[in-house]
Amino acid sequence: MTQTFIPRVFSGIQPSGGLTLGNYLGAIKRFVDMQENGGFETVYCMVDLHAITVWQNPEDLRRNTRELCAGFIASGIDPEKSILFNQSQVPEHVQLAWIFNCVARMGWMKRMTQWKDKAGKNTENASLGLFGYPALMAADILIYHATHVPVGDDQKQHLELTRDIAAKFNNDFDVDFFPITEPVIEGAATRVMSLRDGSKKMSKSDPSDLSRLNMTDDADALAKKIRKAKTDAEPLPDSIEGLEGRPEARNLVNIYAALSDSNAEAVITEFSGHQFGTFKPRLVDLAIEKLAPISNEMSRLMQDTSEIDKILARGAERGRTIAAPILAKTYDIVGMLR
Ligand code: AQP
Repeated sequence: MTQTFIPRVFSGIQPSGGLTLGNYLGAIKRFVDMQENGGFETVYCMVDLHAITVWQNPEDLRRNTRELCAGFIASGIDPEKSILFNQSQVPEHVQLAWIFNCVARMGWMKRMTQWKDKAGKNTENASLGLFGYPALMAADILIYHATHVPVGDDQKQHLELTRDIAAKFNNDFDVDFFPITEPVIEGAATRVMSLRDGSKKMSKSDPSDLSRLNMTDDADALAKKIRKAKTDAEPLPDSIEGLEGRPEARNLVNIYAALSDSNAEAVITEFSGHQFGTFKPRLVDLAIEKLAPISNEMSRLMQDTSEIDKILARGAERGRTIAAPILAKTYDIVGMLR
């Protein structure tokens, strides 16, 4: 008999630095939409266990986890409507990840572009955790039997692997137990690029702070970074096709579109023929209008970290009520005596 699954969303963000505009537009903004509009149960997580696959200073990790929680809430995630917690407080993630380490194949992992990018040339010196990252990510999702996962474009390959792991588990044990999760990669900014190099993703861990807009940047910093953002000498084109070969221009148009809840076509129509000298100040105003309230609310929330810790503990408790029975059933299927 085919199992039916409750429509449930899971997604996570690493507390591996400050929240960027890429995380906000590619992920959190979508999380809020799905919390409000999709008819889903929503589960959102600060994936601290993923963050430590590369070195994190413990004090920074604690601060970044709390700040990320503040970022979720300030952006519109309601900890009553959604389950909101940090990954290490729900040990079932790691317990299921071990099972998935035994399901996933080395060859699958070696093909992951994130592994290749982050491990670089020196794979011998990368952590085993970084190599196994996608199996833990599959466990994060499947420990909740999540049916939908909103992510940025860079996570597409990991979600395909999650589907492969679920399918192989179901097939190996002749069950219909794990859902084949749907990725949700939507919106005008599924891949926000660096402000300094339109061929590179905007990232928390980019050494150049000028490459990204941080969700904690004040109005002056936002204005400075947008003013300094790399562009070319041409005016904005009169069609989307005219952005071909102009990655930096395309990126700023996409950011404008996503921040204004519009699309790239509409932005091109509005600014066709204008120079960046006109477009950038408009983007600055829009960024300040949309991001300053979030940043202000984040600093307000960060003044009471004990309240944040309470929210995370309560979220973890709620998460475990879903995760624990799914882990127990997985152990039964695999043949573990309990
Ligand atoms: N530039 C981006 N554009 C659109 N979406 C993005 N995401 C990240 N960067 C962009 C989405 O944010 C979610 C959380 O990502 P993550 O923190 O788990 O890991 P990441 O993708 O590796 O993000 P960073 O900022 O690049 O972190 P570091 O520098 O630590 O590796 C995901 O849904 C991701 O798609």
